[in-house]
This record gives sequence, C-alpha cells and structure tokens, in this order.
Amino acid sequence: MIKACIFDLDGVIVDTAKYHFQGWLRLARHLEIPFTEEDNEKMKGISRMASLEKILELGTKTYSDRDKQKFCMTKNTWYLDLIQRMDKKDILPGIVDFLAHLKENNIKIALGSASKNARFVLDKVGIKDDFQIIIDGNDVKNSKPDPEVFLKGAIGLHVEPRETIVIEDSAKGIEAAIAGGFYSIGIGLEEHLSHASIVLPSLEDITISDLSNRIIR
Ligand code: B16
Ligand code: MG
Repeated sequence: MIKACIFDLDGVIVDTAKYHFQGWLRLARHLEIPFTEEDNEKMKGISRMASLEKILELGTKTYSDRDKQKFCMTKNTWYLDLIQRMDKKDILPGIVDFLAHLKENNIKIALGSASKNARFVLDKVGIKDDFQIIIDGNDVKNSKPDPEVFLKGAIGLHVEPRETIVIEDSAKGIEAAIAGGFYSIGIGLEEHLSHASIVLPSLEDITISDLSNRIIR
C-alpha cells in the first residue's frame, strides 16, 4: 500500500529546468563552450558542481577548483535573477490539486531535490508548507543517481521505500528512485524515462488509487 509521495522540484513542481538551462547556456557561451538542450537533458537532477563538470567536458580547457567555484556562483546569480519573479502561476499543471488530493487521502508528502535553492523556490510559489519534509541539495553528500535524497525523505516521513512513490522528471532521478527501492513516476517523455515504473506527461487529473493500480502489479 502506498503511504507517501516524494516529489522532485525542478521539472516536476515548477518549470525551473528552463531557467537552469538559460543560466548554464550563458555560462557556456562566456567560456566559449558549445552547449545544447540535448546536453542539458543529461544534467537534469544532478548537483550544481556536477553540472558544471559536464559542461567543461564539452570544452577543451581545464580550470582550477577556485575557478569552478566561481563559475558555479556566477551561474547561480544568473539563475536567481531569472527566478526572482516566480509565483503561484509557475506551479506546473495539476500539482496544486494533486497535493490537496494526497492530503485528503492521508498520503505523506516530501520533497527530494538536488537544488540548494529548493526552499527559496517553494517559498516563492507559496507551497512550502504542503511538504512535511524537505530534503534538498544542502542536506545530502551524494547527488542523484545516488538514492540518498529520497532515502532521507522516507526516513523523515517514517515510511519504507516500498510504500513510497518518487515523482521525477530526470533520468538520473529515476535511477536514484530505483536504487533506493522506490516506485517511480517519470514526468516527461518515455524516451528519456523508460526505466520509470510509469511515465506520464503531467500530474493533471491523476488520483493516488489510479497510480497505485498502475504501478503495483
Ligand atoms: P541548484 P531537482 C536539480 O533540481 C536540477 O534538476 C538541476 O538542473 C540543478 O543543477 C540541480 O537541481 C542543482 O540546483 O543549482 O539550484 O542547487 O530536479 O533535483 O529538483
Ligand atoms: Mg527535476
């Protein structure tokens, strides 16, 4: 029986993935490194520094740790500028109703995000209090595909992974859910998320009993 849902943030609750991409694209251009949306797809769900390392692999120069820290800070400043004006309208379709539906059905709710800006973003869009537990990039040592972020969420909610659904938009996040023994729902395209228990275009008009019936066979 499903007792809890752990949500990823970027790309599941809010469409911040496009702002992360814009921030990284600006940095890549500054460093004269070619960078496409397809490259960005592989960076979804991984930490800020791991994302930078992936971009630098596309170029030819090597940089000191100090430079890398500086690049991460610069990208984050640009990203924070882009998300400054976010509010309730930036919540992805179906999320507000689905959170209310989960609460009505006594399903516990946590956040499991790689982002160090997760609390800020949830606050901006006004739904921070809907989450009983928030685990983000500040709380983990190992980023997705390591399951640490979701396992900490499950511990915080006092549930087992086999009673919990992880909802993710990134291939790395689905890998993390599988590694932790969770059910997983991929939000997005089958071609990126085929390893998820099921893939959906969004959480619009979804009920927890529908989901349970489709994932528990
Ligand atoms: P920050 P999620 C992830 O969030 C993003 O998918 C990823 O693109 C980003 O690099 C990472 O957070 C770190 O974000 O720079 O804000 O700490 O999808 O796990 O909610
Ligand atoms: Mg995501």
